[in-house]
Amino acid sequence: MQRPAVMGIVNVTPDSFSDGGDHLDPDVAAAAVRGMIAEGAAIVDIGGESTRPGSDGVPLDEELRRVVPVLERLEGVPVSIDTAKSEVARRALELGAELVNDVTALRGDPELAGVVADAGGYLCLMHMQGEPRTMQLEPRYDDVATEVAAFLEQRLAVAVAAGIPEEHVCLDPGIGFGKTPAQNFELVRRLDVLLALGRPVLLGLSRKSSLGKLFDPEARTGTLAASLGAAVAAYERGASIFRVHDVREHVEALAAAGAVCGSS
Ligand code: HH2
Repeated sequence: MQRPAVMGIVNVTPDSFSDGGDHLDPDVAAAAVRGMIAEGAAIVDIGGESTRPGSDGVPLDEELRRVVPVLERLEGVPVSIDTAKSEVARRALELGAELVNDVTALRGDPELAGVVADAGGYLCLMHMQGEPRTMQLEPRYDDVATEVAAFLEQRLAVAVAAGIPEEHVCLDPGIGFGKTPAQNFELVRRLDVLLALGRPVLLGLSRKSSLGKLFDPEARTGTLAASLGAAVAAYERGASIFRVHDVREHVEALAAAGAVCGSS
C-alpha cells in the first residue's frame, strides 16, 4: 500500500459547508494552514469559492481578494489552490502553490491547463455531474464507477495534451458532486476501477453529508468519526491522498491503518 498523504482544507469563504466563515481573516487562515502542516498534513488546500450543493460562483476579483493575502503569508509552505479560474491559479502558482485542485477537471476555464503546464505545477482532476447549483437534484448513472473512470481518463488525456505531465496529475471521483450517498459509497468500494488508470486517487470524504445521512436523513455534514472510518476504508481500497478538515485525527487514523495493513 502507498503511504497515505493528508491534504488539509482551509476555505477562505463565508459559506463553505463545514468551515465557512472560520478563516476570513488572512492571518487566521495562514495560521490554520501552518497548524495543519505541523499536525502532519503533506499539503493544505486553500479555496476562495464554495462548491457546496446549491452554491453560486464568486467573481474573479473577490476570489483573488480572499486567497492572495493568505498565499502571500505562506512562502515555503506546501499549499494547493482549489480553483477553476486560470487567473487565480496563475497568481497562486506564482506565490508558491504546488498543485491546482480543479473541481471542473479543466472544463471551467480554457486557459487553466496552459497555466498549470507553464508553471510545471501539479493538478487534481475531479469528477462532477452537473454543476454545484443543481448537481444534487437528480444524479443519474448506469454504472457510476465506470462512468466516472471514463470521464477522468478523458480529462487526463486533455491535461496531457495541454503539456501537463501525466505524473503531475491525480484523480478524484468527486464525492458528493452529483452523486447520491449510495453512489458515493459505491465509488469508494469500487476504487479499483479508478486506480486502473494508473494515477494516485485523491478522496474528499471529510464531513460530507453522505456520512451524516447514515445516521440522520436530514444531515448536512458528517461527523469526524464517520469521516475517519470512511477514510480508512478508502485507504484499504487504494486511495492515497485524503482531503480533510481534521488533520491530526486523519494522520493518526491512517498511520494506524498503515501499520496494520503494512504501508510502504
Ligand atoms: N470537495 C469540496 C471542495 N473541493 N476538491 C476535491 N478535489 N475533492 C473534493 O471532494 C472536494 C474538493 C467540498 O468541500 P469543502 O471545500 O469543505 O466545502 P466548500 O466547497 O463548501 O467550500
